[in-house]
Amino acid sequence: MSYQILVLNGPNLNLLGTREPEVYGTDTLDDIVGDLRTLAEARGVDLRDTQSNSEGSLIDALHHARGWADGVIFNPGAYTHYSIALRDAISACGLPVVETHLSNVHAREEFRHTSVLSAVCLGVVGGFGRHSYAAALEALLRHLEG
Ligand code: CA2
Repeated sequence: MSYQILVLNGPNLNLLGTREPEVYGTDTLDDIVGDLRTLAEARGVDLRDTQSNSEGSLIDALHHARGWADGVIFNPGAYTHYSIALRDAISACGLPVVETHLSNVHAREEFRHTSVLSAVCLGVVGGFGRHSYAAALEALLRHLEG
C-alpha cells in the first residue's frame, strides 16, 4: 500500500538555517524536507509539504488533508504551546498526526514544556534536530502498516 503523508510546518520554520543555529541547527527547511522526501521515496510514500506562518492556513491545510492524506507530520512551532484552534483542527481532521519538534522542548524555557496539542496527536517526537522528522515518518508508517 502506498501512503500519502502531509508534512506541515508552522511559524518561523521558514527561517531555519538563517538564525539561532545553536538551537535549531544550520539545515534549512528545504534541506530537512528534501531528506524526508528521499526517505519517503525509498518507502514508496507520496509526501506533500507546506509551511505557513498563519494559524488559519495551518488549520485549512489540516482540513484539506482529510480528503487525501493518510497521516500528518506536524511541527506547529510556537502554536504548540497555546493554539486551541489547532488542537480542534487536529481532532476534527481525524487523521493520525505526529507532533514533531527539532528541539527538546522540555529542556528549554518553562512555557515550552506545555503542549496543548499532544493529547490529540498520535505521538510526539522532539530533540533530534532534522532526525526528528525521519523518526516521525518511520513511526507514522509503522502505525499505518499496523
Ligand atoms: O523545536 C521545535 O521544532 C519548535 O517547534 C520550534 C519553534 C518553537 O517555538 C517551539 O517551542 C519548538 C520555533 C521555530 C522557530 O524557528 C526559528 C528558526 C530560525 C530562527 C528563528 C526561529
